[in-house]
Amino acid sequence: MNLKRILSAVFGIIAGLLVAFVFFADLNKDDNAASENKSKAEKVYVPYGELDEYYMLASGGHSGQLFVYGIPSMRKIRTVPVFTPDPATGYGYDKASKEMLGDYTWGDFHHPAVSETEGDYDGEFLFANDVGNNRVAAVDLSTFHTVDMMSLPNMGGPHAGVFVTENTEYIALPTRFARPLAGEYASLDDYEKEYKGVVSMATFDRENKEFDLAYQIMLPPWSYDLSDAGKKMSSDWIVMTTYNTEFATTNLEINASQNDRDYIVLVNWKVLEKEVAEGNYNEVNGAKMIDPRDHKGAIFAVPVAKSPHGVDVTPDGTRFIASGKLAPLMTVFSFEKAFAAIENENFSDEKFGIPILPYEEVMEREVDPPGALGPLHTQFDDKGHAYNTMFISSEIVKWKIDTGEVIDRIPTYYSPGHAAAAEGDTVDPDGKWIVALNKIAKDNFLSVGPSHPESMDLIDISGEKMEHIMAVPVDPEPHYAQIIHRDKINPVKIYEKDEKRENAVWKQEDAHIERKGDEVHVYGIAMRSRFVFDAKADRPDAVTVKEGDRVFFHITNIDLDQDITHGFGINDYDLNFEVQPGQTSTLEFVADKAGTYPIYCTNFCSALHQEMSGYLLVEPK
Ligand code: K7E
Ligand code: CUA
Repeated sequence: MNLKRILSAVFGIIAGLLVAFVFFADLNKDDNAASENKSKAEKVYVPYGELDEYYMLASGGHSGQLFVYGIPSMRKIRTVPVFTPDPATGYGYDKASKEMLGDYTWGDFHHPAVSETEGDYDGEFLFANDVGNNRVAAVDLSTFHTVDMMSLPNMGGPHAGVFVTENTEYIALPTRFARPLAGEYASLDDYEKEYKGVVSMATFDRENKEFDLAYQIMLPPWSYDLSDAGKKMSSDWIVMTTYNTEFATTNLEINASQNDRDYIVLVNWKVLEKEVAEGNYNEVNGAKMIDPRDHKGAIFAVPVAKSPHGVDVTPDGTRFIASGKLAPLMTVFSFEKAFAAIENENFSDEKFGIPILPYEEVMEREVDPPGALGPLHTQFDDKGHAYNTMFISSEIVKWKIDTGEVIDRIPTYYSPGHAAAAEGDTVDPDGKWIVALNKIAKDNFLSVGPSHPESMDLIDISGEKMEHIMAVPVDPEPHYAQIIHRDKINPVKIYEKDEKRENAVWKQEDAHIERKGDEVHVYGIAMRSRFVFDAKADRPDAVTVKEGDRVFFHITNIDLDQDITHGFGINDYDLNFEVQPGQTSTLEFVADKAGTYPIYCTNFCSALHQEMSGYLLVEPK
């Protein structure tokens, strides 16, 4: 063997080993990735027969609906219609929900807030704001039905709510757009004088499931973003971020970003409550209106870095944190320092009768993680950390509230607006999960054409380092959500049988029809697998009316069994609604088309569901 052959053999062996090494290293990498994926998958796998630990109650943005998810599986469980009709369940078709919605056909639901007791979600009701049409709604979490809705006068989109005070004394809704009171005409040249930024303070009577507008606060024509109520030591207060303190009336993207500082407004609702009780307000379009110029000692402001987005109160209630949006930093303010400045009347300025507290003396620190851009909102865990969504740099930044030290950063896919942490708005967050609610998914999912879905990232925050677990597509828009432990929500299994309930019929043989002039009232029942409209008639499941009659179908579902929901559709009449077990609902319409129209159950309820039908006969005039 000559040297040349020896060398080439050695070279061959080395090359072979190298190839083998690279091959096995690669295999190893694949193995690691596979085992990492497996451990992530195990974290969110909910075996058949078990349930998710949390509910995520997510606003559906401009769909006007509420989406219910299970966490950690991220499975969507239900859509609850709130501000928008829902043909599938007949929401907006039956009389009660139709009257509640009025003539509105859409809403823009931004921020859900679960009712609270002592600063903790109590799981009884969920409140919703409609930026599109100036409404507030309540969803009863024992039935997941929308039970009340109130229109808010003098508002231009109650965007910066809803958030609730510690014991749901008030549901606060600051406006987004300044507008003349009652929306009357006023030239944009008179913006500063005629336009107002109104805050609504609503109350909710849990017993009667009813809103009331307690009072409104008339602020300067600033715009507000999602705000928060104080907790514990700060529980008498609400804090609100403002932007467009420039009073720009056109090209806001440039003109509303001129000032280096906007404001956070602090309102003592306890003081205002007393003043309203003493009659110290003006009546404006049916609302009790508070003017800051007449209420010294209740409304203050502190400057904040330009065009802030959200402001959030820490779980212990000692601080409020503003997110910079245009100034890429979070500013931590101290309630204690704010209270001291108020106490000592240490004001640096006054605007529209609102004393301005000196920034340097109320601010505790500015947190400015390098390269983190576009902070929008803050969530919290149980270990003194804050989590900020960064819209522009597409990430969540975890930092220590006490020191401002940045602990970890994790990318999101992409551009998160809000994030929701488990029990994250309470005095006692769980520190387990955070869900980034992203505005853009790019091409993370199968393409469905030019418009892509939005997305949500599930992130495990139980350790020191955050761990991205998965991304899921979502209908527009994953705006904001609250994540509440399943033990706090106690849905009923059926609507309780109530013999005294108006329009209800509980026995087949009691089903009957009453005619009053041109009104026809059908007091009927739905059960597996028939409708009974008139027990004494030859054909108990047929109703004959005259063309032009006003028809009322009062239908009670007498199947007192969980999940036996019946639908009620009238073929060719564009009408459908449902009755859940034990529920009575009314459908009201004018039979303005003569003819023969089959009625059928639209919700598959039994093996004889297909047979659950009848007829509406409309005799020609
Ligand atoms: Cu929820 Cu500006 Cu509507 Cu932030 S607010 S994303
Ligand atoms: Cu009742 Cu199908």
